[in-house]
Amino acid sequence: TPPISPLSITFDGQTGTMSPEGPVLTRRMSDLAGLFADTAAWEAAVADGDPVVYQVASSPVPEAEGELPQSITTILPGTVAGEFHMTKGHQHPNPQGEIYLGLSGTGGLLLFDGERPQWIDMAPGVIGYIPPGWAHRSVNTGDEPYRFLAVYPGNAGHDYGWVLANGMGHRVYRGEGATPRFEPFTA
Ligand code: PAN
Ligand code: ZN
Repeated sequence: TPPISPLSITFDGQTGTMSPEGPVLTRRMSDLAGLFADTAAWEAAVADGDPVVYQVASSPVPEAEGELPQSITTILPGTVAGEFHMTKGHQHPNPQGEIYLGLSGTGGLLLFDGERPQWIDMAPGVIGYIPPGWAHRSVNTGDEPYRFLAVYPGNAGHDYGWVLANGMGHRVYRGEGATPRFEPFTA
């Protein structure tokens, strides 16, 4: 991939769109097989319209060595038998850090290094830092869309199998009031 020219990207934190825009990825309930604890409830949601769980809008910056691609993830609100809507989660096979910036709604960043789960509350204006070697998943803990900007090294890669094999340390459920409830989980 040839290096990209300097560019200005306009984004809307209330809608999750970027201009100019690169690829937009849509993950439906059926794309999250094996991730929610209640398999029967997940199957029922797939059968009942297979709703969109999240979308990722990318800028035109390519995923190539030396580049710093960006994307905005929008996770729609909801649960599967009380377990909050979430991203698949992944590990960077090329261990490199990443930053998330909260744009709208409320959510959290679940991190797991294979031994210790960590949680960062995310809201507009909060930067969550993901150190190299920490798998990461985002969770919408509110009742409106949760959006964040991600900036990551272009050669970091995305390993989804790691999360299926190792879990994320915790599951995150709707709790009392605004506080999520965490349950220990290992794959
Ligand atoms: C993010 C994630 C995005 C979607 O841009 O890729 O939020 O989550 P999954 O990739 O786990 O489906 C990021 O962490 N990029 O490295
Ligand atoms: Zn990442």
